[in-house]
Amino acid sequence: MFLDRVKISIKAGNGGNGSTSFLRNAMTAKGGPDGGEGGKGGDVIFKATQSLNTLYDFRFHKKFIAENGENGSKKLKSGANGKNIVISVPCGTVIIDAKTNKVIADLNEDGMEFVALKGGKGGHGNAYYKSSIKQTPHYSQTGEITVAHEVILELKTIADVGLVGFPNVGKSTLLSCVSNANPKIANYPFTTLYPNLAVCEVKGQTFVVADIPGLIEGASEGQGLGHYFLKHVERVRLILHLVDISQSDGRDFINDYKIINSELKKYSEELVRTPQIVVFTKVDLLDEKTLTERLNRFNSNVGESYICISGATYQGIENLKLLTLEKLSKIPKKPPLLVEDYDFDKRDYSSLQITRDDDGSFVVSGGKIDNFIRGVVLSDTRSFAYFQNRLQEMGIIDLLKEKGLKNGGIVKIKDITFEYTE
Ligand SMILES: Nc1nc2c(ncn2[C@@H]2O[C@H](COP(=O)(O)OP(=O)(O)OP(=O)(O)O)[C@@H](O)[C@H]2O)c(=O)[nH]1
Ligand SMILES: [Mg+2]
Repeated sequence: MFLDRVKISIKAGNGGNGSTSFLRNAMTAKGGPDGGEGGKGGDVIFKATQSLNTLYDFRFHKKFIAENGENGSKKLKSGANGKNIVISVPCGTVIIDAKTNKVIADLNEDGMEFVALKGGKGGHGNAYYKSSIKQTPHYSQTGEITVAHEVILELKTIADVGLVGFPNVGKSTLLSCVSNANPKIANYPFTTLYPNLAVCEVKGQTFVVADIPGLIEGASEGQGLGHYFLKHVERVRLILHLVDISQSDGRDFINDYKIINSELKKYSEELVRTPQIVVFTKVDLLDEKTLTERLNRFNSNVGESYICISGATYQGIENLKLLTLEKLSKIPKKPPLLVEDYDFDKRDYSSLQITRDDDGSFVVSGGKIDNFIRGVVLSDTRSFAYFQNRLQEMGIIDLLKEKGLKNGGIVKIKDITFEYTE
């Protein structure tokens, strides 16, 4: 089975919490704060590798979670950072944010890495907050909590040459003639159900050939298997357009040629601009006279140059390899997709809303609060005092007062509900 599109879920590790702790031992009854820092969460990293060529491994494994950072602890001990998770994908994998459908990375080279999600930051321990005016901070910061995201992995085969044509015209046969590949070959349409890649060597140089499942009329609209696989042709530099000139399946070969080109064009304007070599196959099945007649008809009807081959007698195969190499030397490699810097979490750190609940309490919400609340561990009355001071500094108390908050009023901020006292 060949799998070239999957949806998976990824999540970076949470940051570890900072610790609130004070040095206590026989010598120091009242030591200073010694709560250590929380560790950073692990990143989610994708890595392209040549050793994979389908997304098959993702069939059952769809959740990837990097390790959380450890919490800080006493004696200024920082929590360990969470381990990154490295997800190996085949070269040519495009990563798409499932929510926005935006391409966020194009891993088109072996070894290429992409950090899709950064681990959450660790929280500060209370030792971090010690200052000349605050000798004994009783608060620490929680680690950053990360969220899971869904991404689509889409494999776009990276080959130099794509073999394109109707089913049964001899594409897989040609692949087996020019490489060590052993694709399934049979005298019925749609023998090839997924692209086969193989390396062809000519004069000490190599290029990669992709044998694509057969296309039929309407392929660009989803007929047959074509639509599904045309994306694998998108990135080839050269198309070998195979046409069965023996007409062994009873179709007119010139018509075949035109239909395939029109399907390529319908799929994308760029595909039709990809250079082609027209390859007439199965010439061994025709006598001299019929072959000449058909070639003449092609010349006057279409007028493109072509090459004749036979997978049965190997006629023309060597010439085709040389011509392919020569053409490729003049066509630059396709650049990776242009991907802008992408941020999954366009986090909102500034919005702030104050609303009233039915019971008259004041509810404070918004991105500014989410970020702030992260920095607060309400462990005792002293940390609560810090919390109120910060609300004051951020101007939130003033805003609440503008909205009518009075002494004794109830304020709700996330999970915290408290009575306001002046
Ligand atoms: N006589 C002759 N038969 C050929 C030639 N090339 C292919 N065939 C035969 O044509 C049939 C189809 O060949 P394949 O290579 O499987 O064709 P394909 O284009 O890969 O077909 P799909 O994968 O179904 O799209 C097989 O029976 C081959 O043996 C050729 O040059 N001469
Ligand atoms: Mg085939």
